[in-house]
Amino acid sequence: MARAYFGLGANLGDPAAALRSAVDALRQHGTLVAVSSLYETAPVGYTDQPAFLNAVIALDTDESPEALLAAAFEAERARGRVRTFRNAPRTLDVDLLLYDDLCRDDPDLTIPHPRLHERAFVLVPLSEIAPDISHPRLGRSVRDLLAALGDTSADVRLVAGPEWVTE
Ligand code: PH2
Ligand code: MG
Ligand code: MG
Repeated sequence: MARAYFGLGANLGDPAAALRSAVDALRQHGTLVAVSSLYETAPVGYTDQPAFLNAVIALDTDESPEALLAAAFEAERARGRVRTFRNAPRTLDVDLLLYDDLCRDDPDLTIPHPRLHERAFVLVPLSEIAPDISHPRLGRSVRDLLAALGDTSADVRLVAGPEWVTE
């Protein structure tokens, strides 16, 4: 059994519905053990696009990282995701952030997610459900990584508590 953390994001169509559909899809692959609050976040990377909704979930699973990655892509495809350019607006993005303490650098699968430690839209929800886990490459807790970002209040705004997933 492994514990996997996923980052969910969307900023086109009906983002809240898309995030719920991602949770429904992923829970078919294990046991959902935690859901963060829902956050509205300023776009990072390519900034000329609508605000995102972001959340993070934890799943206990017997499936491999490859199987979970395939499930994530399928959830994105089912929501009509079209891949255009890097950091483009999207109907659904499902990223495998962490898989226990696994570190992997395959072209198709990098774990931990290579940018998770610099992104408030990941670290704020992740710190809510798992502040004490250690980043397996950096050896620092999620709480510390978030503190290192400084004040994130301008970029990440609480929209709803964890009950968003069942509303
Ligand atoms: N995802 C990106 C790029 N930029 N910005 C926000 N606020 N939220 C995201 O989920 C996001 C982003 C690439 O996956
Ligand atoms: Mg992403
Ligand atoms: Mg992605």
